[in-house]
Amino acid sequence: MSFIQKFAERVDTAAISATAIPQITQEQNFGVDEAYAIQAASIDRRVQRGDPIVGIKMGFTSRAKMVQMGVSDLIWGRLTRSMIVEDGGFTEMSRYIHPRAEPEIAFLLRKPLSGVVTPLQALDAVGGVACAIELIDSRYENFKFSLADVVADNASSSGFVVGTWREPGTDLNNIGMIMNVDGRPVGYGSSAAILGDPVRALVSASRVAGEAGLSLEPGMVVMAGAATAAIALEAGQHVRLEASGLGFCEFRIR
Ligand code: 0L1
Ligand code: MG
Repeated sequence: MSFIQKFAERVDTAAISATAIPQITQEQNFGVDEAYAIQAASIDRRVQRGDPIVGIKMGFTSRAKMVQMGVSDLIWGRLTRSMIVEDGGFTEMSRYIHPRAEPEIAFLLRKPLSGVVTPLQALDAVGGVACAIELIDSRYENFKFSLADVVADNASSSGFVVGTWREPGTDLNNIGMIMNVDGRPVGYGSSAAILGDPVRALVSASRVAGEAGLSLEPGMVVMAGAATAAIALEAGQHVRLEASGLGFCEFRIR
């Protein structure tokens, strides 16, 4: 078995059993390209189990996230159907190791999107925009990893909630975002923190997907990245994101 397959199985098993593992780069040194190959192979295992890819997420798109995690590169991961948490619904703590929530903007594609595009071309492929919450849950002990580790681990992605889709006409470069836990505001941000404008994350998503040979198809979702640092979650909490002009989305963890 190649080391790509070996570590793909390792992160996949850690994810489905919600069991923390040591950083895989401590066992074998590898670069970011190999890390994306491990990510692709681990997600392929899910796809083989009947859990198809429904979109992609962009990560480290805000300075707050880069500072929080001590890295300086943008990364991406794949979203699969089993990661969807219904807006207004719940998710089980037993699915996660040490989950955190991030306020994001999501795009719903109405046309295929791939390769190098301008912001206008990217927006032309969009059928809807919504506020969204990403659940991240590093499979590594103590949420500690190198860039290659986190890329191999699907950029820590483990779930996502999307609010009501709206027409894409809204200007997205300064959406005020408030994260509330159990009715109390715990984080404030602006969509401007997402690369200056979340549409830039969409442009990057098109490029990285194209480079990886992944086609972003109509109906797929692109998560643009976080507007604030992530918030650690505990069982029993109610998490709600309010986003000016985009309404809200929410879920409970039980
Ligand atoms: O911005 C992101 O979604 C990055 C997630 C990967 C790093 C982390 O676990 O915080
Ligand atoms: Mg995120």
